Amino acid sequence: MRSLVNLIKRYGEYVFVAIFVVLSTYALGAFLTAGAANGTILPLQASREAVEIDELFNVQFWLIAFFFSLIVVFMLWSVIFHRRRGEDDDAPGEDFEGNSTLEIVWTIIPLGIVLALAVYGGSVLSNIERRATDALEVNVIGQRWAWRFEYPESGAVSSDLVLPVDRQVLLRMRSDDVIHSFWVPEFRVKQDLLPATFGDEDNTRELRITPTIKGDYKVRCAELCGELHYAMLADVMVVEPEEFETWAAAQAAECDLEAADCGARWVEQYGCTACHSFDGTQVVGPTWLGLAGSQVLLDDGSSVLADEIYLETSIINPNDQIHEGFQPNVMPVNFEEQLTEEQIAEIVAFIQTLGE
Ligand code: HEC
Ligand SMILES: [Cu+2]
Repeated sequence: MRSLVNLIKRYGEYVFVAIFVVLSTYALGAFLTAGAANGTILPLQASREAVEIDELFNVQFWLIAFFFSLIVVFMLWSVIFHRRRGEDDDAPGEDFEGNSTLEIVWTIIPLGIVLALAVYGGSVLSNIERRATDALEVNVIGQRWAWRFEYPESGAVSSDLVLPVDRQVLLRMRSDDVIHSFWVPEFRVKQDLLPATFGDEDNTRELRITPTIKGDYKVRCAELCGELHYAMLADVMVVEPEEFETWAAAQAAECDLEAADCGARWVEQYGCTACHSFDGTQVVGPTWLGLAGSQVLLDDGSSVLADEIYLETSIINPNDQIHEGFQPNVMPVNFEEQLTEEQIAEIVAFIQTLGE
């Protein structure tokens, strides 16, 4: 009897500590994983890939909850119950030598955990890169500070990313200038866009996503890429397959509207609106309100009439004449390759409708 009481006295507090570690792990782990599932900690799970990735997160959440609890409970226990009391408060602590068993244990256990996580992570990666044979191909082009999406299947071009629900998309990405990064938090996966002209390698990068929940999301550039990086967004719409087909057909059709209306469409699709406004506000480039027909002051001190020729030249060779107060080498110089002559003429017609 005596010895049992002694035993409890001797080891009772360890049992206590163990119970606290378990309780705290459970509370924290449950809080984190529940938060991930109901969208308070992680964004909505809107793709097949997100489900796999979140399961991996959950395993890590439980591990984190356990080690956090282990450390914090032991620390509090030491601080509260085993602090030095009394007058020799400031006296140095007891010396002790290393403990080989302990060192071996705390090396082997984390090593095992890291290796297991590596294997599990590798299998999740290979799952989310699995190829579907009917994947919808979309070319993603990033350019300071706009996104362009080309659909080779239908010929559609858009500054919005419209996707059919429950079908895998294969995004083939490249940048026309600096490094950008494609990220839709609800889809979880992320991929850098590299300049296509960097060296002679093919720098196109691929990303596969299978959206599973209809709705509106946003692509956010996740690589600091200059002044308007924060505004480098694109709308993502996940819709029914039929709705997608109708949309793609409409985007691809030849423009049979009035020239200026077609121009308005190209201006959206090719991302001019990232830098030019129609309402007088100066963004990165000059506003188009009142531009056509006005006298434009150039940075060499001369001035020029903003007629058709000036507008057209400004689109094809932006660095030829620089509008006073604006920077050269900001506007992309490759619109001549991206746009047909007709499209350029239609854009000019559109800019003229905003003129004086
Ligand atoms: C990354 C920002 C950016 C984008 C995208 C951009 N531009 Fe510009 N643009 C500028 C800047 C900066 C200037 C002023 C410097 C200059 O004159 O080249 C400019 C000047 C112009 C001018 C001359 C305006 C004036 O007041 O002199 C025209 C016209 C023009 N851009 C048309 C376009 C069209 C059309 C597109 C889309 C097909 C486009 N820009 C896309 C930044 C941009
Ligand atoms: Cu960017």
